[in-house]
Amino acid sequence: MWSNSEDPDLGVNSLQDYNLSTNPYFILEVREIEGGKKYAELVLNKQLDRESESSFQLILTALDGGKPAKTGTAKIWITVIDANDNPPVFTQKVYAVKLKENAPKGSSVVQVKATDRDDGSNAQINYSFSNIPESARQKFHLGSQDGTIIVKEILDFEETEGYVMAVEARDGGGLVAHCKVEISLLDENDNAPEVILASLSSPIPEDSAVGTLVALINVNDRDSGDNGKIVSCYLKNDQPFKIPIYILSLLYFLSLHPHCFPEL
Ligand SMILES: [Ca+2]
Ligand SMILES: [Ca+2]
Ligand SMILES: [Ca+2]
Ligand SMILES: [Ca+2]
Repeated sequence: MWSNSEDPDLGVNSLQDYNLSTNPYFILEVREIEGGKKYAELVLNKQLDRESESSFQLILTALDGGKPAKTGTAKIWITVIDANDNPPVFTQKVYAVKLKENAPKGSSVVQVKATDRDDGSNAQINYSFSNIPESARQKFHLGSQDGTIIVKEILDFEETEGYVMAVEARDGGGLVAHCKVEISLLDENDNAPEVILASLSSPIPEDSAVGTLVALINVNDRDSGDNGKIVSCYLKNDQPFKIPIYILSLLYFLSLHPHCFPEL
């Protein structure tokens, strides 16, 4: 930027100098052209940063050599245009969430968020999955504008206990950042125990000794923890049989018993 002031006086009373209001970014370089005319160039002297200062108001003063000196001033407004010099930054590197396995479709899982110090499209962020197993892509949807992850398909703890995926935030100028999302499913009691007759000795001779193994029953519950623990197994009607519990491998043996009552 250059400035040229006119002073119709001659000699010492003509234009002598330029001054610029004090500021950290701009300086004046005063040059002379043929005939002794002076002009000033406004020169950038330090890297600008719109994110810390986005506009300046400078005052340029021109002085003549008279006594007292006469001055003329001009205001210079400078607006700094944004450059995309900041990538998006996620508020967390890792988003770890726990989710009930029976969370209905459309449930919100987590909202990832990235900020960007730039302006306009340089700060406009689009979210997408950058690294995600196909199994997780089928189950979750990510809102490209708001970063919200929602349940897209019914989940099942018994099938998959958790998912890990990477989310990318990309600003309008193409700078990117990544974060990790870890979703752990919480087991719910959504499976009833299954009773399977593994083997049965039938018919049974009437003189079978007490304690003879009659049938092998397998009881299984697909849930975990207490939800999958078999707390009791019994015969509904009074029969001359009992079920002793062998905790190991949840196997139940039905054997002949001298007393006619069921046992836990
Ligand atoms: Ca940016
Ligand atoms: Ca910027
Ligand atoms: Ca389930
Ligand atoms: Ca379950």
